[in-house]
Amino acid sequence: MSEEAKKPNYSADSIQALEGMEHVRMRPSMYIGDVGVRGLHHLVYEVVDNSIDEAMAGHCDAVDVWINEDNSISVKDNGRGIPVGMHKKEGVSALEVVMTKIGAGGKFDKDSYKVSGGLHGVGVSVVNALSNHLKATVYRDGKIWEQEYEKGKPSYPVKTVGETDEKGTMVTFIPDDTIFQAEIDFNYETLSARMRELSFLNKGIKISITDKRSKDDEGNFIREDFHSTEGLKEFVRYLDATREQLTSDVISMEGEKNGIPVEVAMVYNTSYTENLHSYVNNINTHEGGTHLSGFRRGLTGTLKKYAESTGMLDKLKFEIAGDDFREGLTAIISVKVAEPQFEGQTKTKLGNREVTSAVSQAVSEMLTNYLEENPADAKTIVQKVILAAQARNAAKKAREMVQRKTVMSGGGLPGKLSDCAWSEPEKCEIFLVEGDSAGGTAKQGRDRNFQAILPLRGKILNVEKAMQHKVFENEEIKNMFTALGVTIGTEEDSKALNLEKLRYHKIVIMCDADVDGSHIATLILTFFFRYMKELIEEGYVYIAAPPLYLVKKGAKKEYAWNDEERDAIVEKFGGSAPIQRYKGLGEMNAEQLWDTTMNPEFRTMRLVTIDNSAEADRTFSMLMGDEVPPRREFIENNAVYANIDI
Ligand code: 0RA
Repeated sequence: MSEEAKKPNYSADSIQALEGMEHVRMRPSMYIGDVGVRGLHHLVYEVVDNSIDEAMAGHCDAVDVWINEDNSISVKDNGRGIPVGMHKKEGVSALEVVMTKIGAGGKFDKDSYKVSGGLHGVGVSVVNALSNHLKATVYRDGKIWEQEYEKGKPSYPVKTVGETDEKGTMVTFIPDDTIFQAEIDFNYETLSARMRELSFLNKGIKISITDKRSKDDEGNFIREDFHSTEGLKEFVRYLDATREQLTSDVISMEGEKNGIPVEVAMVYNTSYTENLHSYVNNINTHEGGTHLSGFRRGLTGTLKKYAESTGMLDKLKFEIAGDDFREGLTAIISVKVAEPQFEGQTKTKLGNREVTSAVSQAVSEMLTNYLEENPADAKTIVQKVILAAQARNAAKKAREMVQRKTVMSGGGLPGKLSDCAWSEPEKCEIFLVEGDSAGGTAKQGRDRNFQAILPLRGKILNVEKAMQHKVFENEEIKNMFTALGVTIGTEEDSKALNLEKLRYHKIVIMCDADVDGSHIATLILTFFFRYMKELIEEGYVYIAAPPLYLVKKGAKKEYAWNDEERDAIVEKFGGSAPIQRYKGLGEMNAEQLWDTTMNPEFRTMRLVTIDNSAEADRTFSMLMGDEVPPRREFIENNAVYANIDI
């Protein structure tokens, strides 16, 4: 959609108010998803999205974000500034309407070209309703305008506070701690990852993020500046930084098909994993949808036709499947849809039918051109596809073996599994434990009614570097599939998961709290991320947190999970007390393991979540890939394993 063709004709009274701020405070999750850590960060995205919209409409090129010392957030852009004139219907300033009427901020009217508007498209008024304090400052027509709010209610009418030759909007807010369950403490990495993602998705915009709570070695605030000139092309290079590229450059296209703006970038690498990330209006569509189907259709159709035309497939004894075209492929698909229909469990699946053919056509054109112009790359790609097909045929047999075992429940359960007595998955937990000896302790310590133990021997296979058939042939991995009751693979999609027979709703990775233990936990997580991602997405996967220290004095004893806790206990015990450092689970007896790590009443487990899919993909390929230096750097910077929240 071109700027000129759809020039928005904004005026203060095109703003339509819909619903009350009170409702937002009563039912916050309806608007921002949840009131935990995720919802808290969504507030920032909501405000930033408004500025990105202003930039996408061609009115600004810079967005700056600050995490202030008090954990308030400021977002500033150099756009036109939210209108401050009188809103005819409401009888107050348009700024006040935008800030206090639900539904006013994003959707002005249908003529205004506006496709983004936050995860739920709710607008900045929702953020206002959920903030203890918010201040909006508008730089417009030579003046600085201001209004402040407490829990969404204006403290005074919009007023001028000075003169300026700048233009733009700045919003500063501090979330309401009576609404959020999570502590009001923003995670810099989470926010910066989203800003980086937004800069790739919206090339040309300069986005900065500054953390005023912490300084680097030189005494400057932690800060990053993102500015992508090549957009998705750069995004793909960033994601594949630690993978080996197979073709000479990233293949990309950008254009409009049937009135739908489509952008695609893709590259093949030497790995065996498929990495597709799709976006609609800057929102990551985890569950895919019609745009992703369009991509797959375009890719398969074009490559198949090309491969057939070269005769390279003539001697093949088996069919090439859709999957084979996507092994070792990293791709981003980004579309802008005026009225997106989101479906699926997490409302991240695009439903608009018309998008499939738009994306499919775009991909066909892009690829056809590329293959014609780069015959050497084209040959490399087809060879890669053929190899993938051969490997898949081998993998199919291995997978069917796993499947057969899994389906025969009871008799098929792995010998090493100590199952629990109860059979309701909602009540049951399985601990994946590193090593047979710790497995033995866990088996003695557990509540056998609802806790099952599966010991895993030594280092499990690094799935990041292994071909599919090796993965399905691996003993520990087969045991995990059969114990969990999960099956994998259908005719169309070799990695489709079936969770219907999942036997436990808590899957707990329990490893030593040392370097080897974290490595093993990371290997297991990598396996889940690449082969059973839905388990993570649906909140079934946890990491156990065994204590690091036992402080004893006479009959008194307490456990500590970090150095500060340890020091506080020593202090409490009178300044000196013997400390036992647990080097591994094996050093605890069954009772201690139960008390500290397994008993639901006292344990703390960390739920594994995926904040940002693309970033998580990059982290795993880096951690588990071939290149040692980036891995070392990551591990040094994240010395406490506890902090890789993928
Ligand atoms: C509607 C109309 C106009 C500006 C905006 C919205 C606007 C909203 C936000 C939110 C954050 N930054 C923003 N920048 C601009 C301007 C209408 C006009 O000047 O004609």
